[in-house]
Amino acid sequence: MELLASELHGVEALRFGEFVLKSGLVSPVYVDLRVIVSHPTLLNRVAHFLFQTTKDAGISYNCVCGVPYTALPLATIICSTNQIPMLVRRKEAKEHGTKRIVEGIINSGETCLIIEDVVTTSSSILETAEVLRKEGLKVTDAVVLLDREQGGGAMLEKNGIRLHSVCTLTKVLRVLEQQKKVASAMVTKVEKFIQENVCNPSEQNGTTLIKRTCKEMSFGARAELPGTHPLAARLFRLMEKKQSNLCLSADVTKSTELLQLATVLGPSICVLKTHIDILEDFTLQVIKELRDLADRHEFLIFEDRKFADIGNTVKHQYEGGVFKIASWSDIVNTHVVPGPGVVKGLKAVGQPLQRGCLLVGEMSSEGSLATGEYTKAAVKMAEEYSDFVLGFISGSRIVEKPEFLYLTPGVQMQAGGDSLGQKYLSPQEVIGKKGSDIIIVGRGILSAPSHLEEAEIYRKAAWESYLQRIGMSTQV
Ligand code: S5P
Repeated sequence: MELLASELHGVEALRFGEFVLKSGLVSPVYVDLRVIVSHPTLLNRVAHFLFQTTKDAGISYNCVCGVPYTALPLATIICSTNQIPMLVRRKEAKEHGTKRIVEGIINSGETCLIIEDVVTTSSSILETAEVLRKEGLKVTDAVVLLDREQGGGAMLEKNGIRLHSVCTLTKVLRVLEQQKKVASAMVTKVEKFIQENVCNPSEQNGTTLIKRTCKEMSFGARAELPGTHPLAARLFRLMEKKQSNLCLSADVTKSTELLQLATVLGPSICVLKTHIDILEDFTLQVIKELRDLADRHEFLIFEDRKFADIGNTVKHQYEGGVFKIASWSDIVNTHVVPGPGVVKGLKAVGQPLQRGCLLVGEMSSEGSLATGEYTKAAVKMAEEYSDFVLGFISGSRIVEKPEFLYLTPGVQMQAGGDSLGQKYLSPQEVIGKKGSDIIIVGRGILSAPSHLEEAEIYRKAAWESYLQRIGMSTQV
């Protein structure tokens, strides 16, 4: 244990100082066990300790699966050395061929042991357990090298999984302190950080999720939650990458204007929203060019169709007609007034194409009827169809579910409105105070002399508000 702690410190798998974590928290300790693959002796030693822990705990199991990616080589060594069958979990199902998500022979009813390098909240282990359980396997135990003691064990227990760890962060700290590798003041600081950032498991609507007592989660961390829809996860990641939570509402009537906007503003936005039926010269060729721009500049296309009919009708409206929306739009939205049938109809068309849908939970217009019980019903519907629903069009974060996205229209730099009932709030108000994720801006940008300059003003304002919200702002 002494040797292991000092070796992990030696290869910088454990570092002390000031680090910004994926969740946005500033931590005095950084654990990155990915580096051990470059140190074969240490890699073997870690694998040996993991296996020894399973033996000491008397766990019985039939096969082993490592949480991708860091634990994959560890699982491989354990399985190869000890002649245990292994399973490999894919992060995403293959697009072609077998579409398998778990590789290897699955014997339904057998028990699979999960191997992981480090556990914080346990969301990665839970995600892997969920996949294995869906394949008919039992998951009762997980073995990790390092337990950060931030609530992962309790979370796993709630999900019927016992956590075994080779060492805990506190023990490693004590060893390094004794070895004079870490100062006592730093040890105290890290211990305080651990205590202050324990995540509590809580039950909501039958699904267990991590209710953070810690600060607000980052988009990157929300992408990794087990319940986040793959398309929402993609959007969260590209928002982090482009530092943009700006959706352009490209409400123009000529295709040249639409393509021009997509070309110039593409790098500044995460989503481009269309009202395709207001284009005077719509053709599928225009759409092809728009899709190419979306792929080149990495933004998603959102056709703001606001469906509102029975399931059978919306299926046709989404898939066919002149616009063939489902063939090109990543995201669509729907009113919930018809009841769940509307979502079922859209899902039948959109899900096989990996599309996603937003529910209109609230509207920005004066006198909107989408309030109170109606909004609550929209939330319930979203939870029920979370395999197709990405989140909401709403004025605020209408439910505390970090897996969902919250997009807010009615945004301009100055609060106010137009003569037809539109009401505007500022990016700071919407992102910082109302807890929404993405601002949708149309005329605020389109009526400015320089679209790009104005879009950048909105992008920066919304991004800065987000950084402040998660406690990562560098501005005072
Ligand atoms: O409640 C809503 C929902 C939407 S999607 N209020 C809205 O204004 N929208 C849309 O957002 C509206 O259809 C328009 O395309 C855009 C707002 O445009 P702006 O010019 O007022 O920013």
